[in-house]
Amino acid sequence: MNDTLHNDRLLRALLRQPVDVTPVWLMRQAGRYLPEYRATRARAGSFMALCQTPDWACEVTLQPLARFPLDAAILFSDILTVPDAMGLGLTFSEGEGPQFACPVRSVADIHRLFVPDPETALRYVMDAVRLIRRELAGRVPLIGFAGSPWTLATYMVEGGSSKDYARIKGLLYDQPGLLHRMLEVTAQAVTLYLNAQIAAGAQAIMIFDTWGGILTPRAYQEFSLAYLARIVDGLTRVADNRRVPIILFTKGGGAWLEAIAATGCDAVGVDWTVDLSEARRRVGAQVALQGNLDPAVLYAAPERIRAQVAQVLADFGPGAGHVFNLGHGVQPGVEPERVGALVAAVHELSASRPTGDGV
Ligand code: 1CP
Repeated sequence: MNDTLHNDRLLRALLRQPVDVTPVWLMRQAGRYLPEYRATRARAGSFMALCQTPDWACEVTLQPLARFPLDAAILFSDILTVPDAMGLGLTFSEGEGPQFACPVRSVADIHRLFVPDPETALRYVMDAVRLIRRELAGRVPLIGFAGSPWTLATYMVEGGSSKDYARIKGLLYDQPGLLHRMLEVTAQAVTLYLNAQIAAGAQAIMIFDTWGGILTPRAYQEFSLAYLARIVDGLTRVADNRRVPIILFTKGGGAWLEAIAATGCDAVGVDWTVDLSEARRRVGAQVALQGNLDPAVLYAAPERIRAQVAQVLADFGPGAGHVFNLGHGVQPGVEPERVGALVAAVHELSASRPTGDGV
């Protein structure tokens, strides 16, 4: 897949190379805040059907790009397709979030876990990646993604979303060796899965560690970061003669930015609880930074959104190595016009700024 990439701002910024304007994309840029997404989802019948039918996955991936001049597409899928392929039986019931029919609840369940072959059990994802690349025709790069082993394990053990993480934390403190075994298999599965996405055409990779922030510093290092580092080590870093940048995002991981940057990733995602200027001072010579507008700013009026965008750009300051994003995903209740205001503000306000190397 060697088509010309017409807009490579994202890839350049992730590698801390100069760009004309700051690239912007948004976590959950395709999703329920868009009426056209809700319409396609209704036609598909279920969220899983949407993910498992490459034509639909491609359609919803492209929907936000048809509205806004975003600088990247992100594969439409979910982090939980990997445990589904490991035999856990994933369903999404309307309004209730993800649920596993066979959660991991016993030693035997952990010993039964296996590494799925991405080109068979997850072939629908690879087919979607190939189709999206074809349809994008080099307009913007395509980001592939996966969940971190720790974040996947929270869902696999709890059986779905959780408020208190009682089961997974019980396992962590009672039987750490068993949890390590589970994380080990999951890390292998994620590595293979991401390398298959890269082979299919993903041009940058993001790993979502949504629940790393619920851990103690010591447990974060041992049960989440160690596996993130192992995945980074195992990923294909060059495809079609271009570096495939890796972004690591631990929500609530602001205290550990140095450790995350030291994994060898290219960029670190930061949530809105972190001051971007401080993040840059701490790790900006080593990695690019992605973030970090509070997603709730999108409930405000367009001129307020513009002011908050200006603040995030000012916090990062001049020079290369910033990808604009929210600190977490777009919320379902946001009006699409507000997202348009954000994207326009990022491009307009960053256009006049010096973007030369480094500093
Ligand atoms: O239509 C619907 O009702 C389903 C809502 C939805 C959507 C649009 C889910 C269920 N997943 C998705 C897509 C999705 N999930 C993407 C698509 C690409 C894009 O960003 O546009 C991505 C990257 C994800 C990743 C994902 N899924 C994460 C990590 C990122 C994050 O938001 O922290 C997590 C934790 C999930 C699990 C999940 N899937 C869906 C929901 C509602 C959840 C969260 C459940 C919870 O809060 O525990």
